[in-house]
Amino acid sequence: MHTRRTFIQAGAVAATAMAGAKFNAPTGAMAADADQSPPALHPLLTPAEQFRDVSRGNPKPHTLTGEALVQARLTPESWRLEVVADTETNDAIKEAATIEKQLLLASGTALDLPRLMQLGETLGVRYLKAVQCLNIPQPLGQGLWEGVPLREVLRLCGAMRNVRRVFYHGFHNNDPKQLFQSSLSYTQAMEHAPGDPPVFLAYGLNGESIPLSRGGPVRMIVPWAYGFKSVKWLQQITVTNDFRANDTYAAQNNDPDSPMKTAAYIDRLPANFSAGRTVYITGQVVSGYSGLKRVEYWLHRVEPGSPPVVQDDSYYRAASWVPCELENEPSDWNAVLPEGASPSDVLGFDTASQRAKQWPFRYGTASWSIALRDLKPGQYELRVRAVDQNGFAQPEPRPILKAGRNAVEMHRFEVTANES
Ligand SMILES: Nc1nc2c(c(=O)[nH]1)N[C@H]1C(S)=C(S)[C@@H](COP(=O)(O)O)O[C@H]1N2
Ligand SMILES: [Mo]
Repeated sequence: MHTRRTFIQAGAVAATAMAGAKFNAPTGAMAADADQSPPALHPLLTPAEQFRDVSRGNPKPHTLTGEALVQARLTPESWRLEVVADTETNDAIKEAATIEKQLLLASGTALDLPRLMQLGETLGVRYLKAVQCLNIPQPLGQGLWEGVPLREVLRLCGAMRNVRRVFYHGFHNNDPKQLFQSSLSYTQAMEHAPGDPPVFLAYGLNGESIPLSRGGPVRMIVPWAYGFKSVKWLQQITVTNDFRANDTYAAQNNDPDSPMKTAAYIDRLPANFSAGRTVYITGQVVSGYSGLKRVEYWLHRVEPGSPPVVQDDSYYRAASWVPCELENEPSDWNAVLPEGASPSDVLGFDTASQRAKQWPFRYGTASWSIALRDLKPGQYELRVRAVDQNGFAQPEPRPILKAGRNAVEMHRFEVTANES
């Protein structure tokens, strides 16, 4: 598997001299700080095992082995997906959903992996997507996901009537309390705006099969959504005439229909720097539903021990924000993408130029950086925020955290005088 060489494409004179560097820093400053290389940026493709793991379940499905794994239908050979109709009627569902052909374990018609991958040969899609938990700021990782649109799997079931929503869940140890379910409207499952990626059933990650730890053999990938819609260890899809979202996450006070937000996040940083050295600040930015225009920062001196500046007070509103350096789009995507995947096979690329139609990719993440020079000793407060394609600065326009973590992050640090 490829790991990306973190070189810079523009302003490369200084950067090429430093392995792992991706900053457009002036050559002179670099020479003066020869012992101080800027930190390496986040890889564009997170190796499958390096995603931050927030899995639930007891035991976690990916700790199963041997026969238990086969019984759980979590090996490539034993994996099966059922597609069924919800037969319930009640006050809200006057007529139950019907489908012509259910895909059932009992009748031997459940979908298996070879058949799904066969569909993928002609209908397969690939998309670079960051997985981000609605309740955790930093993305958990980013991968090149590969699979078959949900639409194509639902088409295997023939004619449907009275279907307004689709919900689905993964393996949960035969314990109803561990059910993790998500849902989509029928329209979201079947249609997408031109240029947008569809919802798909993924069996590939970074050019390899999806490991058990990342939800393999097959997980749902909902490109525009936070992680909770991308159900791992997928086992059953139900079509229903119930129009209401019945996501497990909604029961935990989360907005179940909120798309990923455009937002910048600061990497973990030391609280102290010594004067005379370049202070490098790095982080990640997610380009959400509303796209990304730029990442910018506001740095100001504060009195030691003073309380943080209050967001939206007059001082905050008068702040002057300075653009951060955004990671460049790679000059050679073939060196970034896994073996066998070229930009022409990945959604979101312009086929003629082989460049991203939007950089960073929507629902993807890229790194940003700041190099601060000549800081005088003292206490500083730093904030970083993203501005979306509509010109809204984070956390606008919807600063409700249960719709996604997009609070503006702040880091306080001290620059101390050199002892020498
Ligand atoms: N089956 C199942 N799928 C699941 C979950 C779960 O608990 N069970 N958690 C979801 C949530 S809340 C998130 S944020 C993502 C995390 O994906 P990752 O483990 O690949 O990073 O998985 C989603 N899929
Ligand atoms: Mo999550």
